Amino acid sequence: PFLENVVLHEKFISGDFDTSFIDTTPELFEFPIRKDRGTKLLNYIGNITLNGFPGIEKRKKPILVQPTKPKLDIKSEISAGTKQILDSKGADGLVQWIKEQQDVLLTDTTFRDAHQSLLATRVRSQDMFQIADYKARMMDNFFSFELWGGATFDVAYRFLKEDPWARLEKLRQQMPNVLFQMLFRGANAVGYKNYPDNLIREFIRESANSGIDVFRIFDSLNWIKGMEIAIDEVRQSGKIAEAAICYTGDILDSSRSKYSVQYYKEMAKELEAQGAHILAIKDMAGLLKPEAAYRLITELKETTDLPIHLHTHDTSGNGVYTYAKAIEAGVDIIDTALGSMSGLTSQPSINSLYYAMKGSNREIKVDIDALEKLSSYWEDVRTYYNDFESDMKSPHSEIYVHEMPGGQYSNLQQQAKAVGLGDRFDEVKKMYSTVNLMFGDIVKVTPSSKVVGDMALFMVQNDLTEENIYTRGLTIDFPDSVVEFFQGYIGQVHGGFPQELQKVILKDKEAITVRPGELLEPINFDEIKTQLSEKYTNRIITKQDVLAYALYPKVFEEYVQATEMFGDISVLDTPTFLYGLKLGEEIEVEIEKGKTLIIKLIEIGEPQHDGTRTLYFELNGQSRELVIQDLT
Ligand code: 3PY
Ligand code: ZN
Repeated sequence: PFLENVVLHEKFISGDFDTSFIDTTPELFEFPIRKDRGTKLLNYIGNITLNGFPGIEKRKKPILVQPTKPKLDIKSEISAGTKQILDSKGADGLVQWIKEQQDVLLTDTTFRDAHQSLLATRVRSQDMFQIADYKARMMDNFFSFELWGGATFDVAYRFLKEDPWARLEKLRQQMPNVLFQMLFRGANAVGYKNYPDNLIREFIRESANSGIDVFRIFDSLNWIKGMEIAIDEVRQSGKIAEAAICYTGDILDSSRSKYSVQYYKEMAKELEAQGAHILAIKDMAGLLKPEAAYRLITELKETTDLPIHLHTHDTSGNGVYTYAKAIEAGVDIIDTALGSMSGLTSQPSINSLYYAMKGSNREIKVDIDALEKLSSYWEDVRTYYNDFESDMKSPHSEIYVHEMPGGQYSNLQQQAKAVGLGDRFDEVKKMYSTVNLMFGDIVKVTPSSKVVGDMALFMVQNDLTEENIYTRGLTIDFPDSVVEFFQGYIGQVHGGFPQELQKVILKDKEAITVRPGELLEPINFDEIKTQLSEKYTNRIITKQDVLAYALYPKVFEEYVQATEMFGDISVLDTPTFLYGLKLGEEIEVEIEKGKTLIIKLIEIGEPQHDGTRTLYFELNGQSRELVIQDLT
């Protein structure tokens, strides 16, 4: 391959080279990776067919409907949208434009929070790519599409074995007209702990380059210091810094004075001073009652000049009502999801809100027929992910008591099942609210919500009461996340840590009060790149790979190892990805533009003494046999 590279190099061909040619032309050493993509895919399909998808019960591939796509020419021209306003007028110009709008603006969360909250974040890129060309044309007057960040980044690598950067870049090509929005956890980036400042900055720069326009930045304890670096870097990248206040408690309940209107007003002023372009109210658990929304928006409008973007979850069933009151109070932008991906722990339905606001003086300006068609696509796709649905079937008003974020509910339920507490989930929820009060009534959102969840699970699992913690705590080893929280490693809590509990949990460990980022060693990106390049010689290690590794080394390496074994499995349709093939079933897989594989499962052989079976396929009409370990 080296000689091939030399003789095919344009400088070599044109004669424009000297004796330094080899030393100064590193690409000569980049050899094409010889990979038999067909065999790798068969290996994946065979494994899933035989052994089922990890983490879900093995069952026969269900009969799934082919999703109905809208009838629309996807080659037709795409109208300009908010993305073009940002590109031509810059961040301040866009903010000015928002302020001039009379109608409430809309964000669609279907590609991020909606599936994070309903389907444990499992929706794959493929299902988004299939509809993105339509979305760009049918939802072209939306303010933004939230489609990245939060848990989607790690889940893509961890469970879907696909590259979240590739998802972002392809969607950007398909939908060039509407702002792309991501959820960014401040100093925790898209992870569950604080990272060094240079990683936060580099991650934001790369995300901005790859297509993100609006960064919703929050801190899981509403600690503004945890948001400073991110806000600054987003501003420097020329993008929109949307700084969030996480809403907790109840401003209508005077007995819970810790999170009062005054508290939120002060936070809004501080975020404005930090350089926020937009103020987000992030009601991650859906606690903001309609009257509270009216009051909060009204008061914040008097406090700050920033446009206000409201985010809620519909867990209680009151979401549309909350939005109606927020709209009445003059909110600028709201987060909604397409009908079939809305409701319960997800966002309120845009389709329903459209009808709810009919006849008011702030009607919702959308093409409702288009939204119904897109919703219909997602209704079909959602059935693929049945195994990841939570058990919640109806609105839960108990949310106002346990205050669990929408995205956490289904995850915590899975975690509870995993440790054998599936039938004691009611106790876990109760304990969650007890733990919150023990911790001093804190803001609960990733990762602080995970700490509360871990402690609640730990207490139920070990049959511990609140009292036990104080009387026996010094002899108990608490979960790592809880210890680190009390050490101040995810930031400081409003009002300080409860001291007695802190002593019990930390024992002789020290707590910090500064920003963890000030203490963390900067990441050496070059070193990571070299190390990964030496280890994975078949892969050209990109900056995106290095960032992913810096965030989650193990998850990233397992992803790379999976791609070495199975190739790029993101090209498979979701039913095949989750259930493999039925006997005699034939599928077409487009592995790259214009290159399609036709795969058919012919026969599954009898089990052998060594626990393997032979699977007989046809690949583009040719027989292929694969020996696969039967783990069932
Ligand atoms: C996340 O951080 O992923 C969230 O969705 C928090 O609400
Ligand atoms: Zn949310």
